Formats: sequence, structure tokens, C-alpha cells
Amino acid sequence: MAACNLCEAICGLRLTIEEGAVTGVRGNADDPLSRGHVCPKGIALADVHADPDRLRRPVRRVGDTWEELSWDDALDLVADRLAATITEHGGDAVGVYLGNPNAHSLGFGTHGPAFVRALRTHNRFSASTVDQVPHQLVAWLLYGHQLLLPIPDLDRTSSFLVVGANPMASNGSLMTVPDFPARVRELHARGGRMVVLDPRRTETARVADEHHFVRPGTDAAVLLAMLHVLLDDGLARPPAYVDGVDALAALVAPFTPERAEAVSGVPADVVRGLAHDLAAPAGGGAGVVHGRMGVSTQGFGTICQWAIACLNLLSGHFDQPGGAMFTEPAVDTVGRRIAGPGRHDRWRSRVRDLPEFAGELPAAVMAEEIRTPGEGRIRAMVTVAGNPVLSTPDGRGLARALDGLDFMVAVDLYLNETTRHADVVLPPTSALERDQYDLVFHGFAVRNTARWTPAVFDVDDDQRHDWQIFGGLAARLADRLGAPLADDVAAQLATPPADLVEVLLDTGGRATAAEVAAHPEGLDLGPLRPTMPGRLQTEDRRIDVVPPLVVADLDRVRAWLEEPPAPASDELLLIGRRHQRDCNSWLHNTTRLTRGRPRHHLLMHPDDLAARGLTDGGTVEVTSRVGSVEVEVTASDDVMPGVVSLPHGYGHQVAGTRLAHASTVPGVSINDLTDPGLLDVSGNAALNGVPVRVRRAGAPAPAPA
Ligand SMILES: Nc1nc2c(c(=O)[nH]1)N[C@H]1C(S)=C(S)[C@@H](COP(=O)(O)OP(=O)(O)OC[C@H]3O[C@@H](n4cnc5c(=O)[nH]c(N)nc54)[C@H](O)[C@@H]3O)O[C@H]1N2
Ligand SMILES: Nc1nc2c(c(=O)[nH]1)N[C@H]1C(S)=C(S)[C@@H](COP(=O)(O)OP(=O)(O)OC[C@H]3O[C@@H](n4cnc5c(=O)[nH]c(N)nc54)[C@H](O)[C@@H]3O)O[C@H]1N2
Ligand code: SF4
Ligand SMILES: [Mo]
Repeated sequence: MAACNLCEAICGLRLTIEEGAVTGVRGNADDPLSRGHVCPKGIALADVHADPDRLRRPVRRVGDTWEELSWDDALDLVADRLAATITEHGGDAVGVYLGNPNAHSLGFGTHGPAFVRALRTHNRFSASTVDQVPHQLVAWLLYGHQLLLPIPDLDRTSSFLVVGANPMASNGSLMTVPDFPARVRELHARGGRMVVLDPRRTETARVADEHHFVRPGTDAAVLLAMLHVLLDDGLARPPAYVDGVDALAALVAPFTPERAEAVSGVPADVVRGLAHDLAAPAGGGAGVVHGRMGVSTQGFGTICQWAIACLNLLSGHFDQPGGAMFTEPAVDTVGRRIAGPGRHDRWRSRVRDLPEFAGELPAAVMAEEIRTPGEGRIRAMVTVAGNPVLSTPDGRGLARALDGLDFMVAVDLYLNETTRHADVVLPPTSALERDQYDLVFHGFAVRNTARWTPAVFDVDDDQRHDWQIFGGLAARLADRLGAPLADDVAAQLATPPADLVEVLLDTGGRATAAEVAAHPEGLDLGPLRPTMPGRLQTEDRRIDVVPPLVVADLDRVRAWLEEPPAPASDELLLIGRRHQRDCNSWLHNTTRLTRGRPRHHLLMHPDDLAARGLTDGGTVEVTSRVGSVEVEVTASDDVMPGVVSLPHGYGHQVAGTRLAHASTVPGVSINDLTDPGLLDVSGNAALNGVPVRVRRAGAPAPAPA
């Protein structure tokens, strides 16, 4: 048995192994959460394990080639260079970017934070600020902890409103929901409904009962108008532990459904209907709203997530079956404060003066912090499990900045568009070679479960797990900086994650390590249960729905609604997309996931093509403030007129390296167009709704106005 760690659905797998090789991968029907679900990526996990492209020993760049070196030499070299940078220029001269797969690695969870602390830097970045920071900020403001996130009780809801998420392709996010397609069928079978608001008619929209186009970046108006209706029509039923409802009513009074319609394109009567359906679904039961990437990575990400939280709080179904509920994981990282609650604005970025949240600065400032001379400039970078050249705004600019570093080290399984800029790459073992307990996503699941999955394959003496790399580097750095690790920290770093998880489970109360280990398929701890207000982490154990930070940002929404910026007549709004067989920026070197019809094209409405004299299938040039790319265009009335869509994670350029295969996958990087200047108040990048122009590739540039 194995666990897939490639997305938030954490599916249980059954592997067939013959002569040391995986010859079959199936979903594990006995897993109480994933119930046999598996997607093409889960099957490709075996390809990663067997992949000759995957690095297994440290490599060092020597001119244009890479040379293997021993683990001791590699760790010593990295520690020497980082320590020298810190000694000479201070801790902030080292920057660190933590990529998405860290969230899926037990070894990072148990050993990563100590490594990051050892770097002594305020210049910490991660995929969170191109993803879900608005959720975390709102959770901290309302419930007192950044990871105390309410999850839609999908298995019992009657009315599911999905705003800017595509779980049919993504398998769900901040809602660990393997087997989403079957769960939608079950929703329908019990008479429930699903409605989708999205600028594209997505795979999820296709299985929904209703889909409405919403103009990118305008959801705040729709969600605030829904709140307005809820309060104005007397539908609001706030729990007794909620404060500030009158102030909230006053704040949302100006946001009417008619004004929402004017900017978003969602009809006012639809907005009214959605608010009523949420509070009182037609067939009875409870309703819930869920919003993800489309409403987080946009200019009003925090306002959108706050409005969604308020809708769920006031609907009458908060913390009740079918509404928004809180998962109770067997290892409660929130209640036990294993993860910090999140704080705001304890320091700021040097160049743009942007506040940190939860110890991190926006990934969108990374390049300028490397590039801009002066004290505190980032001179050395550490990346762990990430590819920010493809994943963060103005990736091209970041790639240029990385070339100007004194030193860079990457902890990664592969050479990619980012790690190829490194001086040293340290490859950890792959998912099937290490033990897994999901410390993160068991906490966001639609059902309470726990699952311990021991490593499937042994490793040789010359491989290291990620936790060993973090521990080895932290200890070496501390020694070189003249402050060796305290004995208890050193002991903890030398302890394998398995032993730490055992203690966490045995002291956690919901299930002992032995009970969990006895159920390798996953231990079922039952459906979600009401837990509020007991689990609130706010000081007064109450929820204030009008936190000052949000109230202040509402001014920005009001100003925008009063005078929406007039777009240039030929301007289009660029949005992203995910495909079931893509996995952010990697896995494009497995044939299993890359065969079939190309899926890197720009999608554009036929009317917008016609207006520009463009032809379906032709090559177009897409230009934003930041850059331009050339890519094939496909006519599609699945996108709203005025909107174009590109997937992220494409634009491979590693020919000549071990990942040469991936460079044959066509496509361009959407993040050569996205703009590091466009941010939400949380510091999250506004990757969606980027203004662009599209014209025929090779056509003469328009005369300047
Ligand atoms: N325009 C646009 N940009 C986006 C998005 C979007 O929707 N639109 N989505 C954003 C989101 S939500 C995210 S999460 C980011 C993701 O972007 P990143 O944080 O850059 O993460 P990945 O692209 O998943 O990069 C994965 C890298 O980690 C390596 N890796 C895989 N497993 C491991 C492991 O166990 N250990 C180590 N050390 N390395 C490993 C892989 O080899 C690969 O090089 O992209 C963001 N960028
Ligand atoms: N197959 C696959 N699965 C994945 C991933 C992957 O790369 N591939 N990545 C994983 C990761 S890291 C994450 S974070 C999750 C993300 O999970 P989701 O958020 O479910 O995934 P997306 O496809 O990014 O969905 C965002 C939706 O928002 C829409 N959208 C864009 N702009 C707007 C807007 O302004 N308003 C509204 N209402 N909608 C808008 C887009 O059209 C898109 O349908 O997926 C995870 N699962
Ligand atoms: S849905 Fe996610 S967790 Fe499940 S097999 Fe696919 S990639 Fe893995
Ligand atoms: Mo993500």
C-alpha cells in the first residue's frame, strides 16, 4: 500500500511490485477517504520512482556540466557558502523559497522549520503567496489560527456553491476530497445542487446544475452583494459567539446585486437566488460556499475569502452538518500549536515595503530583493521543492536575477527551469522511498481519517531523505556560525519522522499510533462533527467578523466599484487553468501524462478572435505589462468573451540537461505574463485577471497612440 502525495486528495494506492519495479498502481478501495479513487498522476508516481532523469546523488555545476559529489562534500560545501554569506552580510542575505511539494512531505513538516530557522533570514518565500495566503490571513483574523480553515461538509451538503475552483481537474483544494466526481453524483442523488461561478465553463461547471460566467477579478462585488442580501432579507443566523454583525450589515449595505451585475456580469436575480439557496436550499438541508484559486489569486483575494467566510458564518449552517465545518485530525497541528497561529506585519520587504504574513514575504518580491543593490540584498538563495521561475509572476525576470546570485542551492529531485541556476542540487528520496503521514491534508479533509504509510522501497547508503538533508544542513550551519544546536534540537533533528509521528499520535487523543498502524488502508474517524466555539484560537473564544485589516481594504473595493477602471478596447483578461494530467510545473517528462491532445493552447472566445482577425489554431503573440509570449490559440466558447486562458507550469527550457525530455513538451509560461506588481492586500499574487493584448504573431507592432 502507498499514499499519493501529488495533490491534496491524498489518495490511498495499492501497488503491484515485481522484481523491485512497480508494475501496477490502483486506487485502494479500502481507504475510508479516497474509496478507491486514483487519477492519472497517481499512476505516474511509479514513473517518478523509476525515472532515469531523477537525481539520486548531489550534483555540482562545473561550467556547463554537472558533476556528482558525495553527500558529505555537498552538505559541507553548501553550509560553508551559506555561512560565509551570513557572516559577511547578515542572515537576510540568504533567501529561501519553499515550493508546493513541501506541504506534501512528512520530512519537511517535521524537520523543515528547524532548517529554515537556521538560515536566520527574514527573506522567506513560498508557494503560499501564489496560492492560499488570503485563506490563512482570514482564518487567523476570524478564528485565531491561520490553519483553522472551515471545510465544506461535501458529503452532507444540499447546496454547494463553487467560486473560482475546478475540483474536477484539481481534485479539490483546501478541501481534501478524493473522488470528487463520485461525491458530486452522491450530492445529486440526494437531491442537492451544485452551482459554479467561473469565467470559464470548466470540467466542474459541466457537471454542475448551473454555471455563471463572472468577469475575472470582480467576485468581491458578487460575494459582498450576497452578504448584503443575506442581511437585508433577514436570512442571517449568526452563531452566539459571533461579534460585529451590525457593523458588517452597515459595511455591505452599498454592495447591491445590481452593482455586482454591472461589473461582474452575474445577473442580480442570480446573486439574490444564490444567497437564498445558501441559507435555505430548495429541498431543505444546508448550503455552503467554497472558493479557491480563482478568488484567492486575484486583486481582492482577501476580501473574497473573508466574504465567503462571512457567508458561511451567517448562513445558519456554520459548524453544522452540510455547512462549513472544521476537520479534527488525529494530529491537531492547530490546537497543539505545532504550526504557529500566523502574525502580520512584524517586518517588511526591503524594496517595496510590503508586510510579512506568518513569517513570509510575498514571492512576487523575490526578484527585486535579489536585484536591488544595498544592505540586506539577497546574495544567496535556497530553493526546496519548487520551480518559481515557472510558478511566480515575471518568472523570466526571476531567472535573470538568479543568475546574479553569489550562490544558490536547490533541494530537488530534478534539474528544472529554476534548479538549473543552482551551484549545488541536493536530491532527496522520492515519495515511494519514504514514510508518509499527512500532517497537513488530514486537517482539511471532508472526513476525519488518519493513515500511516511506511516506505515501499528501501534506499541505498548513498541516498538521503529530505529530513536528513534539513538536519544535516541545520547542524553544519549552526556549527559554522559559532552557535551549535542545543542538545534537544539536535536530538530532534536526528530522530526520524516516524518516531515523531508516533509520539504525536500517542499524545493526541483521537487514535494511538498502534491503532493507526493497524489500519494501513486508513483509519476512519467518522464524519465531521461540530467543534465550535471550543476550537476557536482567538483570545476571547469569539469571532469578530469585522477585523480592521479587512474593513480598511473594503475602501479599495468601494473605490473600484465607484469608478471601475475603463479597460482599453482591445484589452483581454488572462486567467489560468489546471488539467487533470498536469501537476504544477513538473511531471512533464513522463510520457503517461503528456501524450494525447496538446493542452497548452491559449483559449479565446470566437468573437474575440474574429474581432482581431485571428484564426483558430494560429500562433498569436500575447503581451502584458511584463512580457510577451507566442503560443497557439484555440477558439472556445467555454471562456467568457473578453477572457483568455493559459495553463501554468509550461514553458520548459531545460534542453541539454537531464530533463531534456520535458523541453520537448510545447507551451509557454503564463508567468512570463503575470505581473509582480499586482497583489492582494495579503501579499498574494494576482495571477488571474491580468490585462493582456493578443495579436497575430509576427504582425507589425501597432503604432504608439
Ligand atoms: N499563473 C499561475 N501561476 C501559478 C499557479 C496558477 O494557478 N497560475 N498556481 C500556483 C500554485 S497554487 C502553486 S502551489 C505553485 C506551485 O509551484 P512550485 O512551488 O514551484 O511547485 P511545483 O511546480 O510543484 O514544483 C515542484 C518541484 O518540486 C520538486 N519535487 C517534487 N517532489 C519533491 C520532494 O518530495 N522533495 C523535493 N525537495 N522536491 C520535490 C519537483 O521536482 C519540482 O521541481 O504554482 C503557482 N503558480
Ligand atoms: N491536475 C492538477 N491538480 C492539481 C494541481 C495541478 O497542477 N494539476 N495543483 C494543485 C494545487 S497546488 C492547487 S493550489 C489546487 C488548486 O485547485 P483549484 O483552485 O480547484 O484549481 P484551478 O484549476 O486553479 O481553479 C481555479 C478556477 O478559477 C477560475 N478563475 C480564474 N479567475 C477567476 C476569477 O476572477 N473569478 C472566479 N470566480 N474564477 C476565476 C479558473 O477558470 C479556474 O477554473 O489544485 C491542486 N491540484
Ligand atoms: S487525485 Fe491527487 S492524490 Fe489522488 S491519485 Fe491523483 S494526484 Fe494522487
Ligand atoms: Mo497550490
